[in-house]
Amino acid sequence: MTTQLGGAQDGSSALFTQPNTGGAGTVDVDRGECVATSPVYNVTDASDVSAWYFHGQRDAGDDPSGDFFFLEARFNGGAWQSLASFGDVTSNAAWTEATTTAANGQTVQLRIRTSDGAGPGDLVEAGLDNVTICPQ
Ligand SMILES: [Ca+2]
Ligand SMILES: [Ca+2]
Repeated sequence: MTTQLGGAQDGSSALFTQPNTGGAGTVDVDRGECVATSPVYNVTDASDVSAWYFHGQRDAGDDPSGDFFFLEARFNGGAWQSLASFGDVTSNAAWTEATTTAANGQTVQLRIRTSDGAGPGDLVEAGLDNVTICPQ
């Protein structure tokens, strides 16, 4: 299986938990949550919001409360809404598109979170690339 992808979804740069150097599991997520939160974007036309993500997790059921992934969006500073999520499941890493929409005059913010909890160590990784907010 694949938990870490080797390159970007688009172009040559992406946001990774870490690129693998030294073998699988050398630099993956350990003992807690990694979070990346975007700036707040002002939307001035009704828009399509798109983000490409991957999540890789080796073991299912080893830490049900501690292992997870969420890609979330919020509008006008409100509650975070899930665009994609995984629990403590086996997950093969592959670039996947998540989409939502934003209305004229809203603000949009994106957040990606993944965790290898305090229980038995798992191989957990994630990435984000090619976030776009485009007028419809
Ligand atoms: Ca780990
Ligand atoms: Ca797990």
